[in-house]
Amino acid sequence: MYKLPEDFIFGGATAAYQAEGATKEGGKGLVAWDEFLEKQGRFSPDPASDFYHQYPEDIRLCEKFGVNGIRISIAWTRIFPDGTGEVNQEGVDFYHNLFAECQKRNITAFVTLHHFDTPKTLFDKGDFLNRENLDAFVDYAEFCFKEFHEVHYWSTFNEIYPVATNQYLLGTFPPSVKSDFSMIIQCLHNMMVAHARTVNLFKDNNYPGEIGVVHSLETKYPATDSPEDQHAAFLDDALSVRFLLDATYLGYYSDKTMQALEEIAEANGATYEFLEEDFEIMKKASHRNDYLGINHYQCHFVKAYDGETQIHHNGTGDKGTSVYKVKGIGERIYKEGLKRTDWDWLIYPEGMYDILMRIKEDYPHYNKIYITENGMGYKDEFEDGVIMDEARIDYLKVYLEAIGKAIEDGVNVKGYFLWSLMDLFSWTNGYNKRYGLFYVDFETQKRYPKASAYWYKRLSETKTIS
Ligand code: BGP
Repeated sequence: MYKLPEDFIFGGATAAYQAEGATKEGGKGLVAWDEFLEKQGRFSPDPASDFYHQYPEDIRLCEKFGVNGIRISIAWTRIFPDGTGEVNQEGVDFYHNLFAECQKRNITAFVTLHHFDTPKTLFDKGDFLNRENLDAFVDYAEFCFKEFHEVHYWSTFNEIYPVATNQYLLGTFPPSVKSDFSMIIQCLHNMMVAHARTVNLFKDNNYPGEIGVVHSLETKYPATDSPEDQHAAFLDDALSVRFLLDATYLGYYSDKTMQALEEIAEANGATYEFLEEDFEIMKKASHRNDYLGINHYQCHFVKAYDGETQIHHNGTGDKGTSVYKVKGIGERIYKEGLKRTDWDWLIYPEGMYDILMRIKEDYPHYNKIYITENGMGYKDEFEDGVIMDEARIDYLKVYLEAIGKAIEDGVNVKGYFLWSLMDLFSWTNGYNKRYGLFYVDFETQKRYPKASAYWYKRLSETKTIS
């Protein structure tokens, strides 16, 4: 039985575009998703969980259920509707009001500056592939640091690897490009430069509070002990995990990372440009991160693969439909005997323990870690206002145990943000993949605590995982 530290944060996570709704209210500018989803016609980001209007109720529920931290993101286009230039005061006021509500109820806000929602004006000019947009991001960050004194914890980006691969490998995010490794590598690097520039700005100006970045870190294991499978897992890991951790904590890419990168680039005919000055910036920032945010849901078993890229994204919850074979990297397989969700996400908490231990060993100056997302997407059954989500509780228990074990083994984990606080809109899955502690009836916007919310409340009170 594991006991978590007294000062541990038991948080709930959200993101602006997935929770707020009100995409056309309050002077908000457009993001690429607006047009993309409308064209796709599968589901709408409005009203989502209507957090834009319901936030006082959600923050009240946090207090009532022992959720003492909330992860939110600021929608860049509520502040700068065109990405740069004129400020939209209504958007600024909205976030001041939201933070005031958090303060009133003693809920610590962890604020992400960018969670998949680049302003459309900048997105159309190449998003983070265009270096001018890095300037725009840093300016937006600076505005937020100067304006929102209520915020103590800042994260620059949410999940740089999924941004790059969902936009330019799978094509599930706008602009829906498939298998362009030049774009993938350049996007990863440029976003890490933007992160480093923002950290340097924050520290050079002594803004109060702490700053970090949120990475999606999914552990990769070889499917078998064969050297070919081991190499495939090494390549998959190098691009999705090691590249970002090197950039964050070393400020350069280690020889091992570069070796893998070159192999992947060559197989896919990719070119990229890393400037000397980028590394100066990244090096300066590499010892200035106050914390690392880790999003971790699943892990991958990888086997060697020789063919062309073939991907099918399971965005419907039809178990067994996902296919992931990438040229020059490998194939992710379903490992016999392991449980997985309806969306084919493998439940393997050892992956959480292993990534935490690895960070402690490979990047010993990581300072501290927050698990900024972990949770289970599930087709919840709603019966007369009661939601018995035992499968989710089982999932949370084993993952929190893995965190407890890592803490016992010396990893400095200071908090956990369950994805998600309330049910919300999922980018590529819509509304039937629910994650929340609170069930949302999207018609009425009424919230209903699930069994997991009562379980989480007890956990937050006792700090004991049982
Ligand atoms: C992370 C994102 C979140 C959220 C979560 C669950 O990658 O940061 O925004 O969506 O994954 O993913 P999904 O909604 O695809 O199930």
